[in-house]
Amino acid sequence: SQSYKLVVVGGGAGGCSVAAKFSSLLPKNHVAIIEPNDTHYYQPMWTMVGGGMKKLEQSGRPMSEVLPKNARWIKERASKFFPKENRLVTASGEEINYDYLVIAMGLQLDYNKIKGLPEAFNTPGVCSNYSTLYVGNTLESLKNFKEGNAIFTFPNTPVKCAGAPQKAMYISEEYLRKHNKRDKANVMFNTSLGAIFGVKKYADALEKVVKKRNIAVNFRHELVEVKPDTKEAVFRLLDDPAGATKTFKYEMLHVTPPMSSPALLRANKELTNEAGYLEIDKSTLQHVRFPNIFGIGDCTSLPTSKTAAAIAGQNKIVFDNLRFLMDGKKLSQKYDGYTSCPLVTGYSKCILAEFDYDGKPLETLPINQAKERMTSFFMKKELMPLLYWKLMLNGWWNGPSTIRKILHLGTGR
Ligand code: FAD
Ligand code: UQ1
Repeated sequence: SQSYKLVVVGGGAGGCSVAAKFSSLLPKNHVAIIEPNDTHYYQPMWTMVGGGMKKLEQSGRPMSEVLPKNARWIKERASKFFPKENRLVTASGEEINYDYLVIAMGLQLDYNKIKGLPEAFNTPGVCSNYSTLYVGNTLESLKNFKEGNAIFTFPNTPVKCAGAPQKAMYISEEYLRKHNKRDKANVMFNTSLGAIFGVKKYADALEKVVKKRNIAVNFRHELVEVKPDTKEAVFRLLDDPAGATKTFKYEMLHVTPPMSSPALLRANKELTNEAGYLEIDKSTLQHVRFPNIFGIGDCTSLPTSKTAAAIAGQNKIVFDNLRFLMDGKKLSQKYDGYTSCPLVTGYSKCILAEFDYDGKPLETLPINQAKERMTSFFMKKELMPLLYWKLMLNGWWNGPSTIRKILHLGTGR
């Protein structure tokens, strides 16, 4: 068996950034990262890949290059937690002991909860920006589009980047317009939710966008089946007491899959809340039952929108509070729920949503970010990837709160 001062499970956005911070603090190989994948993906780029603005290869880097050099990489899947005994076991049966544990396992995609998927991804028109396997189908579907419905879905579960399902739609709508196919297309957003966005300021702006672009929005529609033979998509009407369904023909169908906490995490009930997410304190990010365990990112119970931007706001809190704990000090840092969603509305514009736990806008720039802007788009497309690879993954990006405070000097935000 092996022993480490700190073990981090997951080498994604959260795990890698936290491990980087602790690797600079602790001696060599006192930190171990458990992560089975060879490639680390910058997932936010997939929205751009779907629209043909970036190549899939540009979104991935070898895991060996992004994980901190000072840490031990255990290239395995964690398979069972024993939180009372401060240990876990990997898929190969290796036992790993720790003093402190950070869990950053992300979300699991549940395409198979939709009847007909994932098989229908091998048929024309069915695509999904959420997976490396199917993101290439998006541009393909746009190129091959002749006429009919272009349907974009949103599942009946929490998702990562709640704006991404409609970003795919706005980009596609502009693609069809540019290629003189818009008049043959009926673009629609079929969402399980009852509103276009959770924060009123941005919902108001997005409602204007869909209206102006002649996009139909069907609320409380949950995709339950894809029938590629007849090119039909079946939706459950969530507000119908009898559970009725409605079937739509599609020429293009962009699927955002149901998502859940990873099955392994859900299997360790003492670690999770009722819904299966790692149960941590929403301010300190410490586990509510095991003080030497912290969590970050998509796999946690934090009641904020799941994004890489949120993780940028969380990683300094985890770093500070966990290092205070190691030193026997009080956990004094508090996370405010900061999250951000660059709502790309086409090939050149973006609404930059930023808000906290209360759904209160927390905008970095002293301008109205709910307005569609080319500057926000440039930032999302060109600056964010650099910031992610160069700063965030090295533990040097804690979100824009300092910049915001400087730019809002005297305004009390
Ligand atoms: P991940 O980055 O998903 O990493 C989880 C890691 O845990 C993975 O590497 C996985 O291999 C590993 N793991 C899982 N199970 C185990 C196990 N048993 N043992 C060991 N390791 C395990 N965010 C933004 O801020 N802005 C955006 O514009 C944006 N757009 C997005 C667009 C799309 C299409 C998608 C898919 C996401 C987008 N996001 C965006 C969201 C962002 O990518 C995620 O919120 C972020 O990557 C979550 O980080 P994480 O560390 O929690 O999980
Ligand atoms: C952000 O910090 C971040 O993480 C690196 C993202 O993920 C790619 C984002 O999309 C955004 C918008 C932010 C927030 C940063 C600024 C400067 C507004």
